[in-house]
Amino acid sequence: MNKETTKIVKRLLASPQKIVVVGHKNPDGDAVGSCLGLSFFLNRLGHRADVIMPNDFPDFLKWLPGVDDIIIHEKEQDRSIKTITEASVIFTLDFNSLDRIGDMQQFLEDSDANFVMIDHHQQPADYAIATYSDVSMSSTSEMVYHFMEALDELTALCMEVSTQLYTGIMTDTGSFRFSSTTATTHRVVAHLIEMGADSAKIHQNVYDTNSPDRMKLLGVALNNLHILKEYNTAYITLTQNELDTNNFKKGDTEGFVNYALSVQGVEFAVIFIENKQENIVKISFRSKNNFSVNDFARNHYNGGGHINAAGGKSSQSLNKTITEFISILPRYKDELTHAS
Ligand SMILES: [Mn+2]
Repeated sequence: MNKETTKIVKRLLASPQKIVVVGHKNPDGDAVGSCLGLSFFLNRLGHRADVIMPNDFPDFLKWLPGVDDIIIHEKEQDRSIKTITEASVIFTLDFNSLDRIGDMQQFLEDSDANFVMIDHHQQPADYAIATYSDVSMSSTSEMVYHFMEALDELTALCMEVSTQLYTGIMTDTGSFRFSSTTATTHRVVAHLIEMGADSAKIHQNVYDTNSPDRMKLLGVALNNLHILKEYNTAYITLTQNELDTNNFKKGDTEGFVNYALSVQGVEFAVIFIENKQENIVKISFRSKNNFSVNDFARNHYNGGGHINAAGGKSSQSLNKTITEFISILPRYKDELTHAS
């Protein structure tokens, strides 16, 4: 975090504040870990910080310290709105545009609070008085650590904050394997372990939580794996019917796309998931090396994200979506075959 931003934040936090910490819709490990970590930290500094999430988050995060106090806007609207209205400072974490928080958007826009953004996604919007944005960062949770460091408050690291931030960094780096994982990331994580994060236990809590239904659905997904060797591309499809027969629960398909990316030689992996309720096909993109799925998702699928991980959607049928996808690939053949 640069000096100017640090100065603004220090001024904002010079006296006890009522603070709201907000994560994005469909919160992931990084959103939940970073928001909890920051709120515990701010509370330790003598502020009153509450975490609000637009909607619920996956069960594999529900063991984290502090999860029971998270306000889920979708479930407790009145409490959420009251908390937002009373806040003097609002931190927005792991997203950078207010349209990423669903129905909460209007309440944040109506607020007179000072906004602070901590985020590592591309193209941050301009709503915050202090914007700490760094796309080279592994995770927002790592940024919360650097935020504490910039404020000279790393002594406030406790077992809880270490556990929360470790979980966010671990999940957003695919367990420290994505290229965004730097030597600094490992130094941060080492410090978190020293301060009480139990890495083996956190891995178990997060990853060894598969339901039999999810494993069966994974079997279906792997059966639907298609390899387009010519383009170093692999994709997986899941129909609504396949989801239904395997008692799909939200979050069950999380990470499936990585199996496609793990096929030898594959540089670009996609999963297409039919969603009859919203009448769309949800799409996740992953890549290795220099192929930008952020650009690909922005250009063709109304989405975006990071260079190696992005999301998007299509309002066509699943079959049409696939046909169209395959028809786009030749334009990227050079990039896809000369990547690395
Ligand atoms: Mn993140």
